[in-house]
Amino acid sequence: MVIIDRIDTSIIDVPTVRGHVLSMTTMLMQSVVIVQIRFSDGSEGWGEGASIGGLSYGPECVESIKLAIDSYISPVLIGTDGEAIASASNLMARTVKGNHAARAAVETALWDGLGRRLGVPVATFFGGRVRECLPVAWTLASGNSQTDIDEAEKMLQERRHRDFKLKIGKRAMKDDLAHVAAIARAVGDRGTIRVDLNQAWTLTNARYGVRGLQEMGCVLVEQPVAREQLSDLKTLTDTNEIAIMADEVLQGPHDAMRLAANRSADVFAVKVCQSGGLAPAAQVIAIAQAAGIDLYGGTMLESGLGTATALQLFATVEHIAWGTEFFGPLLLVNDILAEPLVYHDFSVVVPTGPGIGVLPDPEKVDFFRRDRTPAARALAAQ
Ligand code: MUC
Ligand code: MG
Repeated sequence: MVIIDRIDTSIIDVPTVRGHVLSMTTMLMQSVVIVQIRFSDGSEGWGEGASIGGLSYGPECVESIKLAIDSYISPVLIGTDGEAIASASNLMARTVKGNHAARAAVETALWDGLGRRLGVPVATFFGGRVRECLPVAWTLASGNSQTDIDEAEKMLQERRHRDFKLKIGKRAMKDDLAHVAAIARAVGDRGTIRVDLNQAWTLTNARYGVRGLQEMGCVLVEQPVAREQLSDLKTLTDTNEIAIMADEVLQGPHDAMRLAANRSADVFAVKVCQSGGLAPAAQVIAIAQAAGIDLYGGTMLESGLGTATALQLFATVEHIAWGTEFFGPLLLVNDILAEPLVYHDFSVVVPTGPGIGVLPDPEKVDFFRRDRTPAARALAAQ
């Protein structure tokens, strides 16, 4: 038996390549929790817990993720069987309610450890890979239409991304619609335009806004209304041709079941952290498949570790109607991996190595650690 000996957590703060303007916050850096589990046979596993914009996106932030793991999850898991992952997940679920990202970070580190010990990729545990790469969208969110158009142009020329998600909902409706129209015109039929409201609209706004978006050629609207307003999401799904996607409202298999039972959305944005781990995310995918709801690989803007984790799961899914947004590492000034993920031809390559297929670079992790003193940071930056 392989025992869980230690669980270490570190918050890292990595600046973003530009300001990322969302309806509820503007990000200048992304913060994530890196989890390292050490096992009794000397092996290790890595996981990542992330949220967005402190507590402005959802109910978890990096400080709460770290606290939930250090104070409540580690004490019950240390000394238990590191290969009994279902049992560890059940124990976590009994000990810690909610806190999906914290549980996901630990669960994924257990899968990673198992994969490394057996010498197989984590995708193997979820049925095996059916694809080598996944299509990747990019989020245009500089806060300025012309900057976004220039950025889209660059991405198209470099063949890095052709599906663009625009973050709207911060400005007045007419300004938002003019912004989307300008970008849609510039991109034309070279790519697709989607928008994410991050819950910013009321149903009354959304009725008008979604129609406007559809008329200008936008193909997908993500979480237009508050996560609590399930019936409003359903109304929009029922009354529009354009696809409506659930994000914040989809916090794991139970929400997936509720949404699927009423067909309250056309598409599920499936996120490993938001779902509570790889196994619950796989259940969300299965519910969508059974209900005829389209799939999209969502991100919590994870670094390369969390992104590679999502890649392992989505590599096992045959039909992903709306592609993915697994671009997290590209939004960071410096990713923390020893070998970066490979992005080309509008896709990201699924790593084939054992576990999640990537490893952190200890020096980079150390450099961005929040608990380093400012003097140590300045020294390392020289
Ligand atoms: C979200 O709400 O989907 C994903 C991409 C991005 O730019 O922000 C995230 C959050
Ligand atoms: Mg979203």
